[in-house]
Amino acid sequence: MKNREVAKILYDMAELLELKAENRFKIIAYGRAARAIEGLKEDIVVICRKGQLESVPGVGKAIAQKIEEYLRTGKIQAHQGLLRETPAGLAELLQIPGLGPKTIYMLHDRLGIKDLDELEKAALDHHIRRLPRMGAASERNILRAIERYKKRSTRILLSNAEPIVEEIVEYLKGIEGLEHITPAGSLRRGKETVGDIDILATASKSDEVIKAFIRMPIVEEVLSKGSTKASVIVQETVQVDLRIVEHKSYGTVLQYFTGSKEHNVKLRQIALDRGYSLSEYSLKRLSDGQDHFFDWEEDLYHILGMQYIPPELREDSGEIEAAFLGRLPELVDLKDIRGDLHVHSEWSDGRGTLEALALEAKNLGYEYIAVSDHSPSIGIAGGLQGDQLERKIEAIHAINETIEGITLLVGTEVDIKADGKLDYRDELLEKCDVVVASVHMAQRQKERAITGRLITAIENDHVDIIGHPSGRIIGKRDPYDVDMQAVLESAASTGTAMEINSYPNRLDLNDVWAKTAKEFGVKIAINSDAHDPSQLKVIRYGVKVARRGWLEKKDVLNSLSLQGLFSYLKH
Ligand code: DGT
Ligand code: CA
Ligand code: CA
Ligand code: ZN
Repeated sequence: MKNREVAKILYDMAELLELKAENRFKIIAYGRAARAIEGLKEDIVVICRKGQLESVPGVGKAIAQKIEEYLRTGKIQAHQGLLRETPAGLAELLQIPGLGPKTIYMLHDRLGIKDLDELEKAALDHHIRRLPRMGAASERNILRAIERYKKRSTRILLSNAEPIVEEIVEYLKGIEGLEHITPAGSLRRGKETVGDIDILATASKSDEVIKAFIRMPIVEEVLSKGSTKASVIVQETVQVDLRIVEHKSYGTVLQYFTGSKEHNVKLRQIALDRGYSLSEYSLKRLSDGQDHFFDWEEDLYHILGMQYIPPELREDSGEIEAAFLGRLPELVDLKDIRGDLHVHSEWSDGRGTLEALALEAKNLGYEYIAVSDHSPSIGIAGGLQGDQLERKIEAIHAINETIEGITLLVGTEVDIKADGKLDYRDELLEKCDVVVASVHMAQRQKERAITGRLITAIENDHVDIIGHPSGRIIGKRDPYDVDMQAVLESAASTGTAMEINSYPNRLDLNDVWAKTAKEFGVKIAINSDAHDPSQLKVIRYGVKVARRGWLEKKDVLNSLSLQGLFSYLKH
């Protein structure tokens, strides 16, 4: 259903017209038509086909023609014209919370403000307080809103979004009248970063729940509030949208707001091909106009003739085609993880003792854990000299004698030096059960150098896993300039695993590369890289990446039993 899209473009036009201080009636007409279309139960495409656009409240001849043009060509010439005539910076000001088109027009008209920087400067120089209906407080509010807007354009890590959602869900569960509540959007799809948080709920008293939501102690600003939805800001920059939906539409609404948009677009097309119009409200059979409602998303996918698609796969990257063929992967799950092969102890830069790590791993139900401390060239991270490693090996053997129900493995995270050589002699690596090799220095090498360097490490008979293979840190550091295809080819031919490092700002390999690695036949180790026993739990984020990368249990090295692991490792 294109209703939302059509409404959005009409809203856009209303705002752009207002920025130009166009005729009031024209502006009002666009806004009214947009609202009416947004609230329609019927598909605008169907209404248009029947030639009944003008029966929609607020839609006159001129707007009907534009809607028809949009549905036919995907564009509206008049909209494009408005965009051309409006300075880009001015249109951006519409994104600033609290600044409406009318005010922006005045700022432009009186002070010549054309963009964000000029607005900020005018507020700092106290030019704004001299305008009608403005004052010192308006200047402060504008500056605060700009500050927030600048931060808001950054996405937050999934690991930061999850606790917020948990807190809100817990809070709202205590409100009378709330029935079901569930996160949707990119968070439910397990994306590494989240733009805003979407929550859906059903409730017998939606007003009460909305009221409670905007009054939660963590709420810093209320962006909008209606009878069934509201948006707020928490933790300075994080937007949370809550929607209360009808119980009978829960399945279709959850499907819609889980996204991704690309997945939804394709699914709707498929529904149309099969004679249905899919909306967040229902699945409508076009032949007789009959609405089908779903309590569960599963039923919706099944009626369209396909397997249920788990949220992590919904990116339009082949999942719909696979679901039709019944060939979706059986995704790896957190409970399939039998151990962790990359954690740091107090022997290098970690904070836990070997015993503490072993106990925490046992608590998680693991069979084994490899303590993989750094090698000497990582001086700042307390890398172990050869003799220290030998002593650590003895300490691990001693603990294994005394501890029950978990096996400590001798690991190392050996540094791959700038020339591709490893930071320990082969005789030392030989004594380790699990060797993770990673790049930490000279990360800016040219593609040929760094690719060759990784391949040299992969070809070493002792190297079992390449740690954080791309080196990226979300929001901070780009990946190495590495030819990942070549690396994966070499890993496949030598039986070397690639890591999904689960540290929330690494998640490296990422979902896309993890999927490619699987296609190359490369095994993946999902590791925590914990530097503290409490961090072993971050593995859940790595598992999400693995699921988004279509990985199954059999693709994951540390889903093997200890026995299986030993027979897989290189020696
Ligand atoms: P985010 O917030 O940027 O991390 O990504 P999402 O996927 O959470 O996106 P968001 O919050 O804008 O919208 C939530 C879901 O609502 C999205 O995944 C799919 C659905 N949705 C939003 N806008 C549209 C749209 O224009 N068309 C369609 N088909 N679906 C949409
Ligand atoms: Ca979202
Ligand atoms: Ca949203
Ligand atoms: Zn490392």
